Amino acid sequence: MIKEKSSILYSRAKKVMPGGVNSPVRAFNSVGGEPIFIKSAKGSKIIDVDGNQYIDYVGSWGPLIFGHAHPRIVEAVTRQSEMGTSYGASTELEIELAEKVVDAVPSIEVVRMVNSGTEAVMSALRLARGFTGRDKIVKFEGCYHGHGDSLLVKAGSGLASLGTPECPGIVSCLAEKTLNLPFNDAGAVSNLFQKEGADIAALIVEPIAGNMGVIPPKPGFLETLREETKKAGALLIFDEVITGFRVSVGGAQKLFGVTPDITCLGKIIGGGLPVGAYGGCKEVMDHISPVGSVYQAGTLSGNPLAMAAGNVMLDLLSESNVYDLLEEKSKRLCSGLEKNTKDLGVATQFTRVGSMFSNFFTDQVVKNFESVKTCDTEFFKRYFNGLLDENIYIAPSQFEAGFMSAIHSDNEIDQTIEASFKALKAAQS
Ligand code: HOZ
Repeated sequence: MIKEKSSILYSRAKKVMPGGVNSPVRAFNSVGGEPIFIKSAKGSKIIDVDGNQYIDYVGSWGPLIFGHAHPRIVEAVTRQSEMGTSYGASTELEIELAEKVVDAVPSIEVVRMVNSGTEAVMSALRLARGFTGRDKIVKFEGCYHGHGDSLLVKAGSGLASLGTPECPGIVSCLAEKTLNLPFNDAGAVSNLFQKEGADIAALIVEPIAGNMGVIPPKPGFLETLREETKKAGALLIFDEVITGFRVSVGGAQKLFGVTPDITCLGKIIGGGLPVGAYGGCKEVMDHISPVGSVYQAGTLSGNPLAMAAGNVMLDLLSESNVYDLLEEKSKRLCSGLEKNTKDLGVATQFTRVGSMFSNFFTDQVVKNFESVKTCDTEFFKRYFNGLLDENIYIAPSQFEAGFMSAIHSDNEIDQTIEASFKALKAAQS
């Protein structure tokens, strides 16, 4: 496969951007080789600058539930851009999107739009601290909530991919306020809350972990989080930046029937444009400025392009029975991938909730960050590159999720299964 133009762009990029990228995992550091540079994308496929086409299971890290460049989203963004790209003032589009989010997500009565998942989480933490008058935050090892200072401690995603346990530059007195627990360990949560519950402002969790690969919550785990936070007067925050509108219209909270106090959203609600949001009940959200005194603002918050795209995305979701379709397609893919590993005797653990999935190259049952770290990352590296050679694009890290779209055809899925057999075989030798 020729990747000459990508290679030239990478050399150029490295001169003017740290590592040649604007987000570390894109540099392919953990899989070796050089990153591909994308020229365009349509439906289930991305095309690089050398003209290579790949079936894409990254989907811009989750938002593209209807594939790339859906005509109705393109049309909405084009129409809006002709009317202006940003006003820094209020629009009807924001109200429409907020109404749709409030309708869909059980915990949200009032929502504030921001520009990214990171911003949503940072703001939600400030709100929780402002609301409770407490400082401490509880999170789980391997859960990633963006790169805000309080949460970049034992985080998954890019840090896990690069093998970086901690991030320099975070003020130690802030990091000290972040308490880390093993994901899926309800006993550890109860113990901690017994000792420190009165000082805890919030517990934040990805209800389905998606940034150390996909790890579903054990039965009863989310319920324990709800009970312990309630008892302690702390807020429960669900980071549904990935799972919101991905695993059901109401997100993981609807799927599992556990309602948090604050929910963070992003990705899908912007239809692939930069967006984030955080919301909760009116009592809590009324602490946000200008009603309350917890300050948070932004010129591009609720920007009309993202709102236009997000509105169409949520309309598309409400018009179709897409979740059944996604389930069917994801099951087809993952069963095929699993059969390959069994046939070839490759130790692999498969996890999946709806259209988000992972295959971990380990013989250990995966339930938290410790178990995920037992993966054979060298094997993954060879597998990733084998797939890329077969024109299949998955996340360039063992510790990221795969995403199915409604637009992947059965034919493409079968092609992927076939390619995975070859890539596994090549990775074994
Ligand atoms: N680690 C991020 C996703 N979980 C990567 C995002 C990006 O590189 O675009």
